Amino acid sequence: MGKRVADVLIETLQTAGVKRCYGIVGDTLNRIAHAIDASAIDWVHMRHEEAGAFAAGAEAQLTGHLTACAGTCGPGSLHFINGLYEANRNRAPVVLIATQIVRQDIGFDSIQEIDLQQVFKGCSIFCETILTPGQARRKTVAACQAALTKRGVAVLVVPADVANASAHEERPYTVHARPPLVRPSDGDLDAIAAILNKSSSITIYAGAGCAGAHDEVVDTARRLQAPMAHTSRGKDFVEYDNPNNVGMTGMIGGSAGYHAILDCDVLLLLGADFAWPQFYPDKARIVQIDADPTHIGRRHPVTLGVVGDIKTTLEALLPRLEQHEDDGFLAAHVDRHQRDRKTDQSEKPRGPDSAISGTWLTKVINQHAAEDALFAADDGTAAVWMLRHVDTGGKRRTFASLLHGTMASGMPSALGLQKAQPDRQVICLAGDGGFSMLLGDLLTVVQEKLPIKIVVFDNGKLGFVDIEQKAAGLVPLYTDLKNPDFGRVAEAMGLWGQSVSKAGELEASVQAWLAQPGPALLHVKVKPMQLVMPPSPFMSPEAVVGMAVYTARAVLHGKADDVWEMMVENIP
Ligand SMILES: Cc1ncc(C[n+]2csc(CCOP(=O)(O)OP(=O)(O)O)c2C)c(N)n1
Ligand SMILES: [Mg+2]
Repeated sequence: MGKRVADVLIETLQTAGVKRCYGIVGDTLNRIAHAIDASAIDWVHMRHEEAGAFAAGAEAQLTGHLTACAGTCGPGSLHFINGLYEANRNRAPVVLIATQIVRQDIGFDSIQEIDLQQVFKGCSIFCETILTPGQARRKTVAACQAALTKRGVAVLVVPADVANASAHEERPYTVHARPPLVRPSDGDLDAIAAILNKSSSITIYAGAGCAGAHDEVVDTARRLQAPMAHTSRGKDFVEYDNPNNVGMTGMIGGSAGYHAILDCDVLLLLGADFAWPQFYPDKARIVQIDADPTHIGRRHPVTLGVVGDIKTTLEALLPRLEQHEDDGFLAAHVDRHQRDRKTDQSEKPRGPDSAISGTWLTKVINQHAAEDALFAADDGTAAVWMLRHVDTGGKRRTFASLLHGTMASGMPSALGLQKAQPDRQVICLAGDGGFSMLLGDLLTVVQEKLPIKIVVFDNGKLGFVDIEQKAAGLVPLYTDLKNPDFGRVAEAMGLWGQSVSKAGELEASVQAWLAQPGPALLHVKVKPMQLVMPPSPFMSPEAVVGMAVYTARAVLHGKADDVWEMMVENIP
């Protein structure tokens, strides 16, 4: 027999740039698996499909290349869903081949029958079924085209009999995904310049849309004497080499970023889609520039919103901007940021036998990691410490579930990052809850011989939720975790493992861990009560009241020890 539809599908993905496909084989996928084996695409044999979707999403986000995952009919493909939500929200170009039972059996509540198109609609920008062999090339190209240009997840549902069928002669459809240069009209640029040239207290709020535009964004800030706050997803692109940086705002940010945004007369939003309206200024005029027209004005009303890539737009805007001379507004906010950083850097463990805080652990890792390391953190306190305490210097990258907010993405994302860039140091900052959720794929790390470095922040609980509940005035419920010695678990699973609980032993352990040639896991017992609280003054009144109510209730419930511990750990 000549070429089958499965071969055409895989050949098309390969031509569109797919290098790896993450998944688990099974009945309806077997023919496609053989086509992959015969191609230049690498199969990554996962233990859980959700982890495969996280890995594919991380690879695609890092490289910008289309990355694939594939699953069997029914439960196999279903398992990808949470990771695909993550990838789609991150605008990562991922294609899922969701195989389906044979067409003949669809519609009879057959075994493993699921309406996959309906299931994946909400987490994709393209979701179609290859209905006949004659559609194979054209629909696969359409899926790749959508994933690469609309940037997100494309799902191809492929019935097993279609995959097995002989390929049809088809027209030579191919993918064309060269990004255009997009900028606002001259008239709109003049209008933006007119607003900016007239104001003396401008703040820039820079988001992930500033990727690749560091110099233009910093030049604009210099020209306007504007402090620059950044979103958590903008961190990697604008935080470094930036004298105007004042850090993040929001619940995980700092007071300088918070005030710079609230106190300005004009807020210039550059590729920033920060979700929380309560952190936007009510009186300032807001100018928004974003490559995605749907982002304009959706978080807060804006005065002027235009569509454009940040780099191209600022290149055209800069010649229209006058050099601002008064640096009073800028200096005040930069000073505040520097003061906050100094306070933050003064943290020291009390002595060699004292317990380790999550922040201290992150700072030690920051000090010893490679200058171009890739970091992937679990949702929870690990992500917050990473965003606050890992300096990227423009060479490192940080990944966390910042738009979807899912647990357990850390380790599988690290797996995908390491697959994509085998020579780079990849570090996973895992929560004890998040890590155990997809623990099985630690075996994939071993099987694939990926030298990722995992550190488990063991606070013995679902820490973030514990804090949420306390902030709402509730006594924490269902948050405790009874953990094993993860260092020994790692050893039993075939990688280097060690546990540490004393501050005096931490630095040597981190160095030994990072120096391992293969996969390595460091289990660190961290202080259980360290709070993720934004520095005063912008803790919400509700949360402060909530904490006070919790304290009172906890004492009444006989949890006075817990209250005492929380106070000791959080008061310097
Ligand atoms: C899949 C999923 N389930 C539940 C939640 C709610 N949630 C957010 S953070 C968190 C706790 C995470 O615990 P852990 O990984 O131990 O991190 P910690 O906050 O303790 O550092 C939970 C349960 C979620 N975000 N995602
Ligand atoms: Mg925890």
